[in-house]
Amino acid sequence: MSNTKRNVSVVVFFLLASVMIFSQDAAESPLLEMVKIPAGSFQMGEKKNYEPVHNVAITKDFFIASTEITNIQAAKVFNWAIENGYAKINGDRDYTLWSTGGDARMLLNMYLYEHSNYEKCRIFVSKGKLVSSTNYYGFMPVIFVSWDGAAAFCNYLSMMEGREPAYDMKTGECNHSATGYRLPTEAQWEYAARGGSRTIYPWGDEWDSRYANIGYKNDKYLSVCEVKKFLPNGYGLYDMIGNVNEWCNDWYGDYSAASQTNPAGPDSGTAKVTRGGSWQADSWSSRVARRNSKVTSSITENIGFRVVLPVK
Ligand SMILES: [Ca+2]
Ligand SMILES: [Ca+2]
Repeated sequence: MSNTKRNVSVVVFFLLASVMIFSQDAAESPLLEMVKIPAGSFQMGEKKNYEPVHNVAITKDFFIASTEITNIQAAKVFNWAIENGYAKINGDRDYTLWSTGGDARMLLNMYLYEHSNYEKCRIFVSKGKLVSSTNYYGFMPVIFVSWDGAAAFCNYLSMMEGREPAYDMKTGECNHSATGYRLPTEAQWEYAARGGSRTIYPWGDEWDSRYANIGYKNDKYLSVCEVKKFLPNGYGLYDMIGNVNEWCNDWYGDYSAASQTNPAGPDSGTAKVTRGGSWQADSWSSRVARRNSKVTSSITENIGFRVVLPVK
């Protein structure tokens, strides 16, 4: 092949590759990078620790964000909600973000930016808006966000993109047939986090510090870090293990041994599932099957979220 031909081929290849990458992301969301997870079955849980291990079938492909929702993404969506009257900032100095309407919930607590010395919300307030930029830890996952805040983010982003909101903001109930964003079910989360693996961690049975930001000097980050600083799993998802725990859609409940199809958790409960471990966890607590839970109003330094979207 002549040099000219080779150069043309290289250019065409990169053009095609760019178009493919661009359309994969842009087709689903202008704001988020979404990865399509193929339908399939897996063994959910872990023998002795998270029993009973049971067969779960996920019968539909779904999209999941490749990263935890970042401060920049959260600020953009919540600002849209403020502009459109769905959310408002309370306080002239100790700022919190609330949903509006008859049953307002606290979504995000920026107050903790000022008053927490070891971890910070890292979203500022200026002139009635949330501010997050590349200069101010914008690519770190949003924290100090309640389950209500994570669900509200899903609804606001759905409305921004003309999709049907999945959540009833008064009850928190999720309409699983809506076209909009929602939090992953616990089964979707574990299925996506495993990335096709059946091991204790998505990459194998032993801890490997290249894959996740956890605590206790297992890696070079002492607290939350920007997303995508560690290696992705088999599906190309980052930080499913570590960095921040992730809110799931399900109420926390006991597993049953029966095979399940597209499980969505108990109908009611007292706490929502969180998954994945965080920058504060040890490696044992960062196993892919590890379960945890918090009440919906919890706002902490180690819980964030990512979102899923149904495939049409
Ligand atoms: Ca760390
Ligand atoms: Ca995580």
